[in-house]
Amino acid sequence: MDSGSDAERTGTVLMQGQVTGQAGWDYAPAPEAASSVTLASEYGLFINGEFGPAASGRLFPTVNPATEEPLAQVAEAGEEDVDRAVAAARAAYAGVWSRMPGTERAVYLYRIARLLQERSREFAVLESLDNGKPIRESRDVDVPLAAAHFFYHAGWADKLEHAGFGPSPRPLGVAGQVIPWNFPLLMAAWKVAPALAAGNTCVLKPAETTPLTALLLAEVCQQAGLPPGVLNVTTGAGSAGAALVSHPGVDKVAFTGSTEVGKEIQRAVAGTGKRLTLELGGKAANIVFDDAPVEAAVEGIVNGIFFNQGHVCCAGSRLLVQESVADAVLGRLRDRLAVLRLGDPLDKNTDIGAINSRQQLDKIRELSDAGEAEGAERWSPPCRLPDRGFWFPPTVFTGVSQSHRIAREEIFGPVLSVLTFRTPAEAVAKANNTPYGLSAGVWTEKGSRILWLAQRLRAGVVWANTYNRFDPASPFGGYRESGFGREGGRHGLGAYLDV
Ligand code: TAP
Repeated sequence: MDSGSDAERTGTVLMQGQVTGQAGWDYAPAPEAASSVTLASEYGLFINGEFGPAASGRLFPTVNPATEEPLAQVAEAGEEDVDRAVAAARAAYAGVWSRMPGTERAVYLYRIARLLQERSREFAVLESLDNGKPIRESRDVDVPLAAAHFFYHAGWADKLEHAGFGPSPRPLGVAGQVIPWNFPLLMAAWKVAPALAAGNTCVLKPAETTPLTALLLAEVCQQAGLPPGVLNVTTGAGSAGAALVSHPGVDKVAFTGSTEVGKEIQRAVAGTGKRLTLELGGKAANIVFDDAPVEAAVEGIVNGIFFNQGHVCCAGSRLLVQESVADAVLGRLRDRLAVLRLGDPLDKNTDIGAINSRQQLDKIRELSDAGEAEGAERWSPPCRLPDRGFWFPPTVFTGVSQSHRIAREEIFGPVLSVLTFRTPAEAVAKANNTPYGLSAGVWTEKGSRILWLAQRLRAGVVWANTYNRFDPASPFGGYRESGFGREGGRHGLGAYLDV
């Protein structure tokens, strides 16, 4: 197995424009035009309907992880700015938004949804530039799903009394919302759309490495004529998130991010009476039985762990494969990985983009090295990585035991740990042998087995013969170290109502 540097690992994962040795044909480069986005050199905070500098005047750079080049300077919110944003949200809540009939709130949400669709190319390109994810994913998943969340919740805004929460459910007030960098626009939509539909106002803190699409969403809200203060965006570091969640003017805290920070927030919020939902990390099992259609299962495994470079909370990072078919499944998986295309996120043929930050790349390297050191066998398809930017090849570990760090800890990168099982009971025991409980996948022809497993798997979401499927109508969330509360569907709406 390869133990050289990531960039030296050689093989047939294809760089853009390379010729496949075996097939003898090539993909021509198909870059999406970066010119569909006009980047400003500086971005301000969005408070009370206007963009402006931080009180301290401080800025931080956001970089393109595929090139390490700075994209823009962004205002860094401090306590004073968070205070101003919460005050603006409070005034908008009391004066306008909580009094507005649901039919009118719906009009704004529909407008935002349609503007997201109209400006979808701009959003997709900006997301890929700032995050490093392939344009195919930002264009076909992140942006359409974000719009779908606004459409879905627009539909609820005037029907809250029919949602099963009593005759006149009330909003909570000001929501302080903190989101991570893996799906920056989509996580913003998951938070903002239900909050606004239910009549709350928002202060949103995007992740430091991916602030740009949240600011473009703010611009869309301005364009939609959303009353000032209903949505505020305070870009900045973790300290801005900490100031927001502990601000006494916030009634509801919604956090998506790591389990470690989630625990800190839970401590900060304890005893304050604030409502809290936590969407945290995961270490999901993707379970393949011997009767599963191999080709479909392999696609599901690839989608489960290599979608979005594995920066997915519900990623199927542990493959549990039935022993009798392990060799066949792994053989097909290796063949499939050998033709994935890694490279320029803006190229429409790219399957695997850049790792979001140097810090995340270091974490992935550290855990992968630990996997090797602990005795698991590491494999990556031959792969030459770009010289600049943050890159990691798709990686599969076999011979993994349950005690290995790579089987226990969230890697949040394109790294799959493979374990085997013999019986359904053993699959359940291994799948549940994690402190997390966010998601799981099951691949089998038998419907009865799917139901049997779904009852026993301790995960908030169980996908059967598919993986990473999301729908605004379907509640998503976990339990144990994966957090609590649901986003999406009627359950997600309930998290923003005083019920
Ligand atoms: P975190 O480091 O936890 O950061 C998440 C957000 O919290 C960022 O905006 C961060 O700001 C902010 N933050 C940092 N310290 C804070 C503090 N003390 N108080 C309040 N806010 C603080 O996570 P991440 O690395 O961005 O995201 C990856 C993690 O998110 C993974 O564990 C993943 O599983 C989880 N995730 C979960 C879900 C669901 S739905 N369960 C979805 C996506 C991601 P900075 O960016 O400035 O540090």
